[in-house]
Amino acid sequence: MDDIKRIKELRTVLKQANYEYFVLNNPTMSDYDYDMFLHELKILEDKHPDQITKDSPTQRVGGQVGTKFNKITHERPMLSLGNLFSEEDVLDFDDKIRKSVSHYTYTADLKIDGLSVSLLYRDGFLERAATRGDGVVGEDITENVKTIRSIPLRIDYQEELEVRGEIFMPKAAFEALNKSREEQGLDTFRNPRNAAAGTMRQLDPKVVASRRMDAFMHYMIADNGLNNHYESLQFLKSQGFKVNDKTKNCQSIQEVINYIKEVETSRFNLPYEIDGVVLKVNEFDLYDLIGYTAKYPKWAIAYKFKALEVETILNNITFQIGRTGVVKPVAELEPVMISGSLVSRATLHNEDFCKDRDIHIKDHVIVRKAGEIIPEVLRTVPEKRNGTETQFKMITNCPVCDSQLIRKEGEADYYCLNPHCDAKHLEGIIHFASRDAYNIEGLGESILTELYNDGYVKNIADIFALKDHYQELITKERFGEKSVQNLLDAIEASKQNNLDKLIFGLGIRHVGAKVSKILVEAIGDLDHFYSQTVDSLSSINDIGMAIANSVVEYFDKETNEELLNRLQEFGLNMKYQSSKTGEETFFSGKTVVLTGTLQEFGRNDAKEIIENMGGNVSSSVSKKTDFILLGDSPGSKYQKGLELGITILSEEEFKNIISR
Ligand code: 1X8
Repeated sequence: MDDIKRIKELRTVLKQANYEYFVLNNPTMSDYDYDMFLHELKILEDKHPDQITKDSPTQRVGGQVGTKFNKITHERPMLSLGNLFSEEDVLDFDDKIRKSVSHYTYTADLKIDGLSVSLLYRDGFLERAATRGDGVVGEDITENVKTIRSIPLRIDYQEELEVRGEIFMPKAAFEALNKSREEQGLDTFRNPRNAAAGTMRQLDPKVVASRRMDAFMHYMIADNGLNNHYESLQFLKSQGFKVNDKTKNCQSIQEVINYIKEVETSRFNLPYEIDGVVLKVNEFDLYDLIGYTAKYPKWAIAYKFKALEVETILNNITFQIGRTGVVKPVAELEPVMISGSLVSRATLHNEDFCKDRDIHIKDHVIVRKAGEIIPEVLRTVPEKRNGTETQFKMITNCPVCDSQLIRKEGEADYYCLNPHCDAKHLEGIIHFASRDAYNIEGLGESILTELYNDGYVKNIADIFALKDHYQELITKERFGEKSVQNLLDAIEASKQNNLDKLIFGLGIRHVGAKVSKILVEAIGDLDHFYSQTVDSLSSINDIGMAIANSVVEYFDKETNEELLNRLQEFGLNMKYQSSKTGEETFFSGKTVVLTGTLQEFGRNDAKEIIENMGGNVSSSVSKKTDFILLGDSPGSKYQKGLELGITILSEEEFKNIISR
């Protein structure tokens, strides 16, 4: 096939896969296949630059890195919405509408907790995307918006069209982002909305692309002869936009109220956050009759859910030390239920946070789950004080090693800088053994704390010397022969872990799980880490100066070299087994789908084994699937696999294959 024809074919296939994945939430192509086709398209476009079009899937991350966002004046102001807080408010709103018009219906829709965006299409192409700003003037975020794969770069409709909607970060993406930031010692985001806003203000579209943003569209300005809002949403859908499928056309205000009640109780099951319901009069020809205030349309309004705030008593403030030495105040609360779970601790962030809110021990405080996820103290209730409260005071010395804490310039956090501090050591060891790092089963926080306090494990190498203490350990309370043996077996087995697990486990500043993989992929065996320089490291794709500096610093330190030598003597694997360039295996280049529950492997373990053998694990079955790995109580994927005639592997067969 000639290149030009292939370019067109690839674009069609990728665009369709994108739409099915991101708009319909119904993936038909594995991420691996998508990346392969995209890569092929990129190579062909590099060869034929005259063939690049504005809507090519390769253009989603191609934008220039700017230094600031240009201002854009909206052609029509982006109004905000008035708020309703009770059923009575809703009925009052309806009364007012009924006074100015008759014969109307409503459209009720979820109010997405994200940031508003306006998209402008001309000649079918996405020409520009802007934030709401102050409603009159917003900022040009076109390059960032192009990375959101549920937003079409091109549509069939050729007349000018402005589409408005809400950009958001799904809950799962928010949790993954915060986890990775925590690993790298970076500040975490308070909630998905802040994370979404912070992401869309990034000057590098590649960062935005990596954060899995999404968007729902809910409004359009166009001269296309439609009569009502609900129809306009169907029109947007037909043009490839993502429109929320919970939107409802309601014939009466009572139907709206029922909708609100339904959504209010089920909202925690949604994969994104909402803070209310938007209701709009449906018929366009009534809008001018109903009118506008200076700030709001009178034909649309938002019903806001009560924030899930709960009052409780702040019994005490303790201080938690992280493995980087950061010291964070923690509220010890009288336990309360918030959105379905019992909360007894909440973060107080840092000194400034507590001072700004004038936090006192024994205060009544208002607590909420930030983004319904992380509990947070919002404010105190000073009028309930009785004189027994004591004002928050930041500690000056480490509660564990007593060395003086330092507040770094320009940072809100205090640090314990004592390299021998027990708290830091213990946190470091807990991190090493944790699931995403060296993943030693049975070696969690409480056991490690005990082993640390008893002097058995003072650093990570000591873990591998535990077998010398077998006789003493089995006499300890809650240990016993069987559990000690299981633990020693798990420790022994972990020594075969791939090198990236070790590198991540060491807790090098700024080196999270993903960075560790990139490093070992580029550098190879542990020996080669010692000869790296800041230059050689920062020339690796995705490795910046901060990471490069901290890796060099780590391997320059004599005590670290001693530790790694000890680990080597204990027989830990120090080589990197690449999944990409390794020898041919049963799973090399094959796509596997897991379904059902395996007896001896966790899902992630099986996935990792297959990937380490050069295979690819996909979440959906298609003609491209090579194998289905079958566990107990499989789902519809098994049925689909049978229909497509795909080879089914039992767990027994899988075990045989991987032990060959
Ligand atoms: C804001 C929002 C609207 C809708 C959903 N989420 C929002 N955050 C909607 O109409 N479905 S409308 C809106 C506004 O007009 N300011």
